[in-house]
Amino acid sequence: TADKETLTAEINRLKKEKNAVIVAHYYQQDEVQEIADVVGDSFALSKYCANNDADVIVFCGVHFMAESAKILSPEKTVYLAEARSGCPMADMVTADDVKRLRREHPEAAVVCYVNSSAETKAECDVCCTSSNAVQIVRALEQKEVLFIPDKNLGSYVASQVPEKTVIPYEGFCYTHNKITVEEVDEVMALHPDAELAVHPECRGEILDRADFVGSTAQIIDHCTKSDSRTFIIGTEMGVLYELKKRNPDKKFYLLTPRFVCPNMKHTRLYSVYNALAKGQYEIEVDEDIRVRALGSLERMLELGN
Ligand code: CIZ
Ligand code: SF4
Repeated sequence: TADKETLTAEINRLKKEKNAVIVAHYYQQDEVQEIADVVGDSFALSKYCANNDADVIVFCGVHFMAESAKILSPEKTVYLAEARSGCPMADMVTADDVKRLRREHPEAAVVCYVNSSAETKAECDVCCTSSNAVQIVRALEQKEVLFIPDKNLGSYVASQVPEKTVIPYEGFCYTHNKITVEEVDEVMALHPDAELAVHPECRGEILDRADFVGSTAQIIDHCTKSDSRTFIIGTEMGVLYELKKRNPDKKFYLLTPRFVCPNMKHTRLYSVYNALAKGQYEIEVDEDIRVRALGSLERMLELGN
């Protein structure tokens, strides 16, 4: 529509004027992924932000992701395109929870999924993503590992690293956690030749049925390289945009139409325009917290990739 064209033109004009880049998570709306300079998972986006010379970042994703970008790029102005976009899972654990856990398990390492606030990251030993969680936990010297906040990713890591005592916290993602085995069996019966690729934020009984378990980037990479023609995708629907773009000849079915993260869907094209035009919503991280949270992210890079 003309509206979309006008908005797109205005966004591109403001982007140049302010030397800004627009980064979008794989779970964003198609119209946002379309306008973005880069689309990726949260950590790839943070690294992209740190490694270019833009002055302004417009982050289309949820709060903790924009915060990670700010942690890695303190000299840049970082806007989260929609202020309402939080991640409920990240809010399920606080810095005080981590301090309490440490008192209860003084010998344990605390590993924190990137889906967490800067304050929480600051209290942990090391961060991980869903791509490298197994690798990070395996590389730790401690035998006991507290994994926060996601119980499903934590349990998956525990199953992959049996030589360690991994204690998952009780957080979860509403979107990934609610998928049932019945839904999986129904869709698999409809597409018996399809490969099932799921995200480790799903429950263990779902992962048990999968042909492939991995992060968004790993699912996209796997389906792109695989010889299979048909896939059932077990993560948020936004990844279908990149999957179809890279694989126009393959067929992708969403495991369930309920795979929608409402927090991710607040951001629209006009949000991106408003972010640039009005300078909203700026992300700030207290310098002491930033430096300690950065330590947890840097430790992740030392131990994994
Ligand atoms: O870290 C991310 O981007 C998230 C939330 C998921 C993933 O698997 O990449
Ligand atoms: Fe958070 Fe789940 Fe949405 Fe990811 S999909 S941002 S974990 S609520």
